[in-house]
Amino acid sequence: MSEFTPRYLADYQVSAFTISTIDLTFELDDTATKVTSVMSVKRQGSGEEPLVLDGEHLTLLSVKIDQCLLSASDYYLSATGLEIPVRADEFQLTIVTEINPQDNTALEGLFKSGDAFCTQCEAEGFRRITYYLDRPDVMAVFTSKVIADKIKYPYLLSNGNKIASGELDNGKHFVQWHDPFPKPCYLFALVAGDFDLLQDSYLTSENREVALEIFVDKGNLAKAEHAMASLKNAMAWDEETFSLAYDLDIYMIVAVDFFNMGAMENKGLNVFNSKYVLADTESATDVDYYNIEAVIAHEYFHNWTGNRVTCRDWFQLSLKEGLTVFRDQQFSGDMNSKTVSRIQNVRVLRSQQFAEDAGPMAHPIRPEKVMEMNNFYTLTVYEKGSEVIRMIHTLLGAEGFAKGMALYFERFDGMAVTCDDFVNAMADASKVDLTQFKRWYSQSGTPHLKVSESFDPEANLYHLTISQHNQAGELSSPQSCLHIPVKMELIDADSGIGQQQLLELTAPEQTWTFEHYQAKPVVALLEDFSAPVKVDFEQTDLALEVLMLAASDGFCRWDAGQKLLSRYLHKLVLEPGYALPASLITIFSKILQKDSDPAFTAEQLTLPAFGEVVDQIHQVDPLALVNALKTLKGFLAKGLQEPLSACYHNCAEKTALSHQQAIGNRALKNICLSYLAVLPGADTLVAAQLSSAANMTDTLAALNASAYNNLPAFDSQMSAFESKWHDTPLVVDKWFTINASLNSDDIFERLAALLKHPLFSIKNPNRARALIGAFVSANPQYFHCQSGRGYQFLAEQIKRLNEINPQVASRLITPLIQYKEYDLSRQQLMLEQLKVLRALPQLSKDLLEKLDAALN
Ligand code: B3K
Ligand code: ZN
Repeated sequence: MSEFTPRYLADYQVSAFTISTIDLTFELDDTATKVTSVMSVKRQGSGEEPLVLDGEHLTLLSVKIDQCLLSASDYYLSATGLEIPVRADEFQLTIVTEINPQDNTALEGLFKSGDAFCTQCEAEGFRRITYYLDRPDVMAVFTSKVIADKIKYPYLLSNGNKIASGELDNGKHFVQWHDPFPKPCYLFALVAGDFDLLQDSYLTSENREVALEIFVDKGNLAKAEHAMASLKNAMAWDEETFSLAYDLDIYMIVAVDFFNMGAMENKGLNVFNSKYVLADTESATDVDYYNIEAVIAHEYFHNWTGNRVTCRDWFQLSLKEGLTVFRDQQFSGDMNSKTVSRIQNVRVLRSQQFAEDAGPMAHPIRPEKVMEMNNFYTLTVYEKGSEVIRMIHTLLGAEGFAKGMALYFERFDGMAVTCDDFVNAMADASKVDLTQFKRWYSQSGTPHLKVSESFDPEANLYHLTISQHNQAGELSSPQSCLHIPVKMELIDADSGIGQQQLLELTAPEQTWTFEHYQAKPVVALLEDFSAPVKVDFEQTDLALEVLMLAASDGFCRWDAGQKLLSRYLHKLVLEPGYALPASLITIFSKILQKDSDPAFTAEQLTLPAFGEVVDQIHQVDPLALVNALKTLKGFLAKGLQEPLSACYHNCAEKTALSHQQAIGNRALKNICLSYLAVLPGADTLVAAQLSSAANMTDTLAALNASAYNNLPAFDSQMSAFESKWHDTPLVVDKWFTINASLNSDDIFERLAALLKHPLFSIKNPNRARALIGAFVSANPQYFHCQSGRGYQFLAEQIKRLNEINPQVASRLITPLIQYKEYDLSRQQLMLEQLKVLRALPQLSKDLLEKLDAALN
């Protein structure tokens, strides 16, 4: 089966043909949309190769070369494409296909989201619309005419500028769009529907007046304000930070409810999951607001990093994604608390990317072998990819990095290029040698740093030795050593004064010596998490406590606390009755009473996530870890009850705060609540917060506390919530999520009922993730229960999704393929389910690739 063969980076070849223009006409119909495509095609090079176009799930109606209509014997048609043995070097190709948007539950290509038509073409969805050279290095100028019923679809949208519109017979109308920027087909978009429209405008630094338009479901207009404000902030930020201004006269965003991922950066016409557009304080949490700002910015930033300069091939995906994630992270840091934003980035990396990098689907940020491209929109390509860009930023400095960006656009604007092209521009502009650094693009696995220190009191010398090791723990050979920036600070134990420095680790092992220390200093290592590595460094509890209070870098202050907490979680996993030291209470009460930014204090008080600790303990028994987390939480709650309660009430009474202060205040209040809720008598406190809550952040914090502690009022609280919100899809998702995370022995009966709930639909990716995904990630106690029922539940849902939406199925399978993280009995139970899935007939390419990686 040719469609299931992997592709290799090493096999890249320039396309035998180019397409310079494509003129599309869509006659929209739910089950039979007609697509006419007229292309100018030209042979590249001198060969006589046939023209091989990609196409899937299409009905071919006709093919014409120039004026000549081809007959079926003039071409070869298969399930994956259309091959035409053409002789001419330059010709016009006209292809007419028919597609069925209604039945397209995979949500790739042209599909229906509710009553609206919309598209998703990245990575290889355009081939589900028409036969084409579906690869990012084929860049054409697109003109698109959309025809549909005028009443049902008053808005007909596509990329670029509107060039014509008019009435047609039978109640139809049309709009024609032209995008002057040549682009790969993955950036094509079409939307048709009836929406409410939020309009605004932005004057760019180049004096271009840009119309900003956000299309949302009817009745949701007020909920688009935050997205609009975020868009304008992102536009201004990119002008200030990188001198990058927007380049068309219109920028449109459409929010839809059925979408496989967060959003898509189609040129001039972003399509968004409504989760990353719609918000008001009543229905969205502070985290939702933060994420909307980040995703709006991310897609906007793609206009330069992704659209103006795109990828030569899909193996280069991190060229646009790693860089754009880095840009959105910097933006979020500037718009919010830098330190808290950074902490969130690191949490994601440690709890999810490290596991991916240690699992069967581990790949370098530039993968070398791919079967299903959609499987490579990963935490590694995105988040680790961003860390790699951040390291370049650290090594070059902000100014050197900005120069590198400028050179990158000077060299490659309008082109499809490689990761090496990017790194070369950075190196050339800054004169920093990045030859060794490039290994980050081809090595998978999380590097380990082993750190040791010694102090010579006679000579007043402090020595710090760092060695680098690969995933397996072996010392890296000189040929495989990475170039690792290690930002650090030495804190003088007496004066508390710190000395900051950037160390560059390039060899298997290096030692640095620091002079004039009267006493052994305390080292704050990896400031701002300057490299995506794991660190083995046995610092004493006392040293960690010094760092928690005195390190200059906020990330290091937080990280020291996390290390301390992880240390005791490990002890509790090995020995559930382990007596936790009173010193933990002392240090955390100091943290609670320290006058820091409340949002930061909330982070310091947050326990390491289940996934972070799983990654630190070899073949952990997941239930031992669940219990360790419960024990530690209870211990801290009891020991800190008074200051936690004081802090809670203090936060609850604060008024007249700025928007940002109020967010921090809520974060602190709600982390206090999460501790206090484990103590006897919590019901009253949780119920009181629930009844007085004036926003979704406080409401959800109370409901989560109720679910985690299985409080008696849980069911009545949830049904009140459901009656209030059953008409608001994004809040219904939250309702399913809280239900799925309930700590109750009847959870499987509840899950079965939830799957049958009238508001549940497995065809809606948000809904599927809200129930199935949430059970898996937010309910470790039952997902990992000894009977294996949790794994079986997940496998059953994946089996259903395999046929409906392979992309969603493939994302949900992650915890099962990472079975090696757990103890041997869990491994057996997970393997059983993987084998059941592997035996399914009609297994999608997405699942097949992962199952084979996991089982071989
Ligand atoms: N580029 C898209 C992701 C497409 C995923 C295809 N399976 C969104 C983004 O990263 O901005
Ligand atoms: Zn992106």
